[in-house]
Amino acid sequence: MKRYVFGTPIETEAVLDKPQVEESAITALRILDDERFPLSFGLDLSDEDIVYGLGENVRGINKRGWLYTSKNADDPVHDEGKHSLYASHNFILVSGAKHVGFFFDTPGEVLFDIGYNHYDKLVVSLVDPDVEVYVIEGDSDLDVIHEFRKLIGKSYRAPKWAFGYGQCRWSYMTSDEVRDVVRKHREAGIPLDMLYLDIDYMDSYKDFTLNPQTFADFDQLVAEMKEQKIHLVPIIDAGVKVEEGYDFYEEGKKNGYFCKDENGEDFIVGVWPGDCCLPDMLNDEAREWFGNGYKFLLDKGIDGFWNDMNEPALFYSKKHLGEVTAQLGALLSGKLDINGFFGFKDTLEHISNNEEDYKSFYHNYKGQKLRHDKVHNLFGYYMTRSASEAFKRLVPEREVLMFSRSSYIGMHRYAGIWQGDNKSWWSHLLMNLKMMPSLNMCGFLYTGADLGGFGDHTTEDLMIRWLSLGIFTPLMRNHSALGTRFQEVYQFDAVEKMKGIIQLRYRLIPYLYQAYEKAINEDTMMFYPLGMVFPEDETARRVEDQLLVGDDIMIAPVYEQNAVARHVYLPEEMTCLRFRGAELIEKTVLPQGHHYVEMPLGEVCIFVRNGHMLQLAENAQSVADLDWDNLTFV
Ligand code: MIG
Repeated sequence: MKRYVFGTPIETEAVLDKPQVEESAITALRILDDERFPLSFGLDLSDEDIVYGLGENVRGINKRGWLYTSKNADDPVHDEGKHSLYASHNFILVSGAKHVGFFFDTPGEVLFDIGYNHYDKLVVSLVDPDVEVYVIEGDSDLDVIHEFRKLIGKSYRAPKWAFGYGQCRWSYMTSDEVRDVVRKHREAGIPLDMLYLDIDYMDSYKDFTLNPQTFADFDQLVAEMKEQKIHLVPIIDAGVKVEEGYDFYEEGKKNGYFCKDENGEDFIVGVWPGDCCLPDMLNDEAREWFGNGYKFLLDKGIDGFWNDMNEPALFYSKKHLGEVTAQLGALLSGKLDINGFFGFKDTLEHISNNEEDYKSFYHNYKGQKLRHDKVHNLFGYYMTRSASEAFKRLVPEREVLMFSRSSYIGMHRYAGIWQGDNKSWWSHLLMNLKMMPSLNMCGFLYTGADLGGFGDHTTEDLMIRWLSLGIFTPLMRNHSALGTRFQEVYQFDAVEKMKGIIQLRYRLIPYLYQAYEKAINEDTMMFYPLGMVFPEDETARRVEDQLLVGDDIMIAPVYEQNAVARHVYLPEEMTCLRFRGAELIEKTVLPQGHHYVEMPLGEVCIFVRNGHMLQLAENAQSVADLDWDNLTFV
């Protein structure tokens, strides 16, 4: 491994234990002359090269043929035209005749042109020229990944119960509604371990408060849930409401813990609570203070959280909103010609997450005043780190579930992530699958997507198919947005089919958890693209819709509406285990090669590798009830 330093990079703490700086010039990449960027690197790609990586991002397992940017964004439309999602995971792996990994450690914006302008060229361009570049060469893809993972440190370990099934909704509005959802699962015999609370449990969306009307009996609720073996998992948002008399805000203000504008005044942004301040997550003292905020809920027996809006998402800034209002007033008072109209429309469309706003506030990071856009991609990481460090201080004996929306490499040591606001689209089921290995490469092992889809209305068959993939992902959570069709599994005619699939999940937990622990302990993957395990097999290398899960099994989910079968490629002889719900109904040995495998709704096929075994538990209503000693080996 080689480490090169360009300029004076801002420390990200992605890597704690750094190898010595390589003094000689970089050879694995060419430094390009491109007047648009202060620093650009290039590499020629040959036809057989596959480029893996970039963690949470759009498009394929093989990232070739598109332009990606590292710029954490709250954008709920994850379509093919996008270039980034909520995270910046600047690690790529070029796999062909050689196996070389590159990690560009910088909190600023990076552009990855991976064969987009020219299919045979990789170009990485930096908006700020200060960066640490790590080059890792290995004998195989997995070798390179292993070295990289050792470099960035051990991944977060989620508690076993976090492998249970979780139900979420924006929002369950009252404690009685929460009780009702849990009761309906229990009565129908649908296993459940987690019930998530979205923003409405809070008092006016204020962090570390409870709605005094709708969640007045919170302590009682937690106790009842505990009895039913349900973990309540509340959301925490990044912005702190500006409100006199709100303790947490007053404390932050008094101590100067919020991000400031150029004049040193607290920078006011709009998020769910209305006007908010952003805690300076990058400042050690402020970070400790924000983390202590979780104590309010930890003291109530809470042992799981999800951190949201931490790109950070800005609906508006007070400053910019003022300018917009003035501009609109002027526009509307005159005659609105067509250009004026589009100017007006454009201004409105760019109020949220506005580029200028990200350049208008400052952090105090390691004693240095830094403009936000220079460190933008670290905000979610440091918010989540603040929580995780607080858990170690405040409840060292407790295993706490923690996952975040935004992230940067390094955060994987503290928490998992969920894949953000997907939609109830078939293409997003496939995207969920494709993101698993790239996230694993970057250390994010506890992850999953909103099953059934978050935005838009789901359908019964999409829900079934998505659960059939979700049973393999460490985070298995059904979540949907305000205003969309309710998608708790008991809402559907096919509830029995869905229940069977969730029961199968519980049967798989011992297998999945050992694969997960192994991936942590050995700094390796839990979800592998076929090509990483069968590198000599040219067909396997091109498969984008099947994955190996752990060392023993392969999955090939259905992701097309109305399909009753699908093409599956077997890189070696495997045994197809066919489950109808939780019940194993058929075992068929299939030879290496191409197959068309029937997969009616409600049936799940798991392909066991030649010479391997799958362990199965008896199903259970919660992880606490799983019998880990009484396993069947197939
Ligand atoms: O602006 O808290 O990704 O999971 O339900 C939307 C409400 C804010 C975005 C999260 C989503 C959550 C929602 N949040």
